[in-house]
Amino acid sequence: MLTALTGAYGDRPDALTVAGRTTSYEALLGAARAVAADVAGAPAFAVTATASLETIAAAVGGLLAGVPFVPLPPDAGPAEREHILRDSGAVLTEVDFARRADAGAFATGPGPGPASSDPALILYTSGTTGPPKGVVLTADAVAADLDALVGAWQWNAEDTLVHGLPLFHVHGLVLGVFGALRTGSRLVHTGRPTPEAYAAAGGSLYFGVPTVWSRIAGSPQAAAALSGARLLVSGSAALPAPVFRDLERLTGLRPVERYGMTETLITVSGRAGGEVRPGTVGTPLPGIRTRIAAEPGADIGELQLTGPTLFSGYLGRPEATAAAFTEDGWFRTGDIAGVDEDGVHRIVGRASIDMIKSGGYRIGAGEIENALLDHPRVAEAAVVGLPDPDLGQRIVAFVVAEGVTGPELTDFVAAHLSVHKRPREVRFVAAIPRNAMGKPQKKLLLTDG
Ligand code: MCA
Ligand code: AMP
Repeated sequence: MLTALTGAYGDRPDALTVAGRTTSYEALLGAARAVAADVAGAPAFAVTATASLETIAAAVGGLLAGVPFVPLPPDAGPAEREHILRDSGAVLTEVDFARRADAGAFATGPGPGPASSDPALILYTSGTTGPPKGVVLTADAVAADLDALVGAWQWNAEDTLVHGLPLFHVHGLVLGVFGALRTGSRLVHTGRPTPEAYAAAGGSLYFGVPTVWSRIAGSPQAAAALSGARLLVSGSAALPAPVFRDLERLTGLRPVERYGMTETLITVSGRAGGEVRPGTVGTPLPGIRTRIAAEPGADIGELQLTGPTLFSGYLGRPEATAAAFTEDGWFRTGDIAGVDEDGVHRIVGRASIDMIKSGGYRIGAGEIENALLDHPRVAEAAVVGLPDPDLGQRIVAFVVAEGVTGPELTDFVAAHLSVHKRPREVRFVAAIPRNAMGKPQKKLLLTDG
């Protein structure tokens, strides 16, 4: 699957730069083989997925060994780490990038690799309630998705791909690392996705979540430095139209949006060289079929889809997997969408108020509420996503509590779950509004102020 590691593009001393460290394909292959030897035979293995060459060597090593890779969010607290390790059965592993096996051995190719229908990745992602679920993805699904994107974006070995996204989600890991290794494009991972780092990287192809693009648009000098690029791609959440227009004005490029999910990989995208309209995510990729499950008379409804890029299921949760599909086998995205006359899709919202997207991270309200309720001073909690100019949505927690401050509760969630799941705002209320059945009426909490 990782063509660059067969030597197909020759070696390059600067094939990958991650947070300022540069390495060649051959050195990556050597380090990945050492990982593969370490993890061989394990049911799955986990690595603290910092933005580093070590994480990339681990991900490649897993593919070589045929052992599913479980990237742990580096900002995860003990509760989240323990949940992921227990749920996946993964062996926690450390990677020493300097340790090499069979270095200098392009001739023998990257290694046997898994049967392509075996699980290659287990990525943890939030549902509306409960702890995150493991999404099982095969090498086949990943390869099918990357090949579709190669066509859509005219992605090639002459490209230098630049991004600074986390390596424990599809965007940064599958597109941002495996994509570079399948196409032979150079990869510059900036460590963090700051406007200054994107500007300094001199890429031809840039990936970002809308928060990253909005910060770049707010930094005209950095944006101008991207004007030599070929393609700017936005995804993981909706790109606001004003950000689209600012980017176009500052870079001369119309950013291409694409839509996906951890469970489906990227399924709908704009095309390089094609017409791009703000607020739209393009058309289905080859092999993907979509449909809108709309009420009679409505032209928007739940987006459902099928195709070769879909996951194999939620690890150990057959009921949740079954519930994610319609009776006739289409995946229910939970996103509300419409399709323009020319087949171009627009994502207009989420079916569930309990699924929050903040900075491109998917966060289930129930998970944050449970964490807050674990605090001895919190009697009740309701969590919503309120509109935010920087993050798209920001996590706001309404709590009934005494003897504790907002920052203390924010730190409590950051320490237990993940830093990126912390409420950005805590509002103390006398009671959570509830209906006659006792269910929180969160719509009443959605007004800002
Ligand atoms: C602040 N910090 C704290 C606290 N408050 N730490 C602990 N406790 C606290 N109470 C510190 C952190 O340690 C960190 O420090 C700093 O604040 C910034 O934290 P963070 O919240 O991460 O920064 P941000 O500026 O809000 O992040 C914006 C971001 C980030 C960089 C855009 O949201 C991001 O990387 N998003 C990408 C998400 C993504 O890749 N999603 C793809 C999902 P320090 O900086 O020192 O560490 S895949 C997907 O959606 C599908 C398939 C698709 O379509 O792509
Ligand atoms: P995740 O599983 O973290 O990958 O999040 C998937 C969700 O991100 C989708 O269900 C959408 O709600 C959202 N999403 C991804 N890409 C886009 C996009 N281009 N526009 C709007 N929403 C998006």
